[in-house]
Amino acid sequence: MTKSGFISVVGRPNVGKSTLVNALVGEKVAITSPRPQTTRNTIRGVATNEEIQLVLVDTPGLHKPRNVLGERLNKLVYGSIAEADAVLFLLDAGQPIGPGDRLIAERLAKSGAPVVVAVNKTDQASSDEVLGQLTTAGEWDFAVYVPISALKGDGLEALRSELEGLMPEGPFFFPPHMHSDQPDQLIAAERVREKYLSRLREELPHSLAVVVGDIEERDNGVLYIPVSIYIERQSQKGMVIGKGGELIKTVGAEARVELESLFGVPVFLDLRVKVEKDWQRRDDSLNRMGF
Ligand SMILES: Nc1nc2c(ncn2[C@@H]2O[C@H](COP(=O)(O)OP(=O)(O)OP(=O)(O)O)[C@@H](O)[C@H]2O)c(=O)[nH]1
Ligand SMILES: [Mg+2]
Repeated sequence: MTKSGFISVVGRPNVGKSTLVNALVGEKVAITSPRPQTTRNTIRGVATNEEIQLVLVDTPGLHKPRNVLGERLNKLVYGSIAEADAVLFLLDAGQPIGPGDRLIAERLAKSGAPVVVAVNKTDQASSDEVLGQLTTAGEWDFAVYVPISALKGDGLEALRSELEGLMPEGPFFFPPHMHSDQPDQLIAAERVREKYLSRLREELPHSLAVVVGDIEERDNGVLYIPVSIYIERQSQKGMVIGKGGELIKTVGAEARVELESLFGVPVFLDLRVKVEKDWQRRDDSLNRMGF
């Protein structure tokens, strides 16, 4: 009998949730960046052994919402927890446990799903820090505590076997070779956004949204991908395009190379910058942009 289940991966922004999901799946299914609030939707990554399938649901970092987008993202996370067979709660070894973490812990205690706590980024912390974190978090009394480094791969086999032990018996949800169920449009949009995130300063990463329209396979074998890059104010346009169009060219070229290797065909990325005033605060904009 096979085993399979959904694992909701939660935690504060920037603790390494997407890096961990990619590491467990063995492929890049979610974009990552040094900026908080990189992930803006739930992304299913599938990791299948012979007998056990883990469906890892990467989620946006839980935070105090500052606008409608933030509220929608938090709601998405709580929805994913409610549907999960187990929850993987990620902490950053180098960041003291704060009110944000405690709030998540309280919600999880009430959810009823078994919770595995992973203390991540151990490669960046002293063993005293890691131990302190495990001890403090240990007071929550969850099922399992595992120190890991998602980036270096430390502790991931131990974590994987703990998660596998929590999966109920049942058929696989996805074919064993499948790693993600994301549509090509979303993959393309996220890759473009990722290339921007580490290059933009201050509030701009938050102001940026990328939406991909209908992808067309042209007669010459080229995949035509229309990309709209949304910003919140006219004044941000220059920063996204760069001097003489340099930034948008670099971003486009980097994303194109990745997408060509992913899709296995030549890609033409048609990038357009558009202003959607205050889109993070407007229900109509958020609906239209697919949040
Ligand atoms: N040193 C170190 N850095 C890590 C580790 N895991 C993740 N990071 C880095 O932490 C940053 C955030 O990683 P993400 O995976 O994007 O974090 P996230 O929790 O998904 O963030 P949000 O989507 O914004 O909630 C990136 O720069 C990662 O490279 C780790 O184990 N060690
Ligand atoms: Mg993420």
